[in-house]
Amino acid sequence: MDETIQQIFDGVVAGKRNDVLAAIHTALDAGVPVENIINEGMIPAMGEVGRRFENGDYYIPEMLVAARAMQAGMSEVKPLLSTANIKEAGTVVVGTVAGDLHDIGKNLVSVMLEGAGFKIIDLGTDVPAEKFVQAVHEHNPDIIALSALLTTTMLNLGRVQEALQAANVRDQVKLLVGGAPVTDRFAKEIGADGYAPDASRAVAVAKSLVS
Ligand code: B1M
Repeated sequence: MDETIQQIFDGVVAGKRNDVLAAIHTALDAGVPVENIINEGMIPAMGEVGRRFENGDYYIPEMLVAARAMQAGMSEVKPLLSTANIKEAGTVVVGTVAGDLHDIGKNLVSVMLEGAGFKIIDLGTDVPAEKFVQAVHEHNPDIIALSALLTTTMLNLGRVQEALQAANVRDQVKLLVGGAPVTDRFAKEIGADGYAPDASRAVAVAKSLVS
């Protein structure tokens, strides 16, 4: 692994926000592509944090500081991912489903979609199904993009689809789902229109859903 990428990885794992920011600047100055910084440094670092949590080496506070360091890093690279003057591709309402507070993956998907020209309306985390229905009435989006990180909350992806159907707005919008425990098969079972395993593929699927 490139030395600066290693420093970014180590900084996120240790939750050292300033180290992460410094290493990102060094990497960018050295010409390391922003995609490598995210895909080889930051995302694998959160995987390592998860492993440490599973092993009992990390507890919630360590996960939280790592998440904050990751978010700080994401804010730093976000402007580099947003492409100016790109034709608007459509409107996407994004959110993490009810009961779920994880937002790093959702934010990453949002940044990448924004960079690809989509207008993003972010409802945040722990979003009840009814709020997505309300957002369809308010914003008339092309896509609702849902994230779920827990095996318990992934069931709420299906509840959003049911709520959209019950409100007779399901055919007005495409439903895109993702998150670590979600699979293509599960997405099909709950009647979603699209599934993506990561943020860059979410962009490709979103584009195909609006084309
Ligand atoms: Co949590 N947590 N957490 N956590 N946490 C996991 C998810 C876990 C796998 C850790 C573990 O045990 N190994 C585990 C879930 C187990 C399970 O359900 N099977 C877990 C647990 C158990 C919990 C709590 C229950 C812990 C507790 O309280 N006992 C609790 C639940 C709180 C709640 O939500 N109600 C909890 C809390 C937290 C923190 C708040 C401390 C913190 C979140 C902070 C935040 O998000 N602001 C946290 C963190 C940081 C993690 C891990 C370590 C990292 C998650 C992350 O940000 N990954 C995570 C372990 C892991 O993932 N290995 C873990 C990086 C991110 C880029 O990846 O979000 O997967 P991810 O997004 C990916 C893809 O999934 C995809 O694209 C992204 C990559 O490009 N994707 C989409 C995501 N959404 C998409 C949507 C799309 C398409 C693709 O279309 C719309």
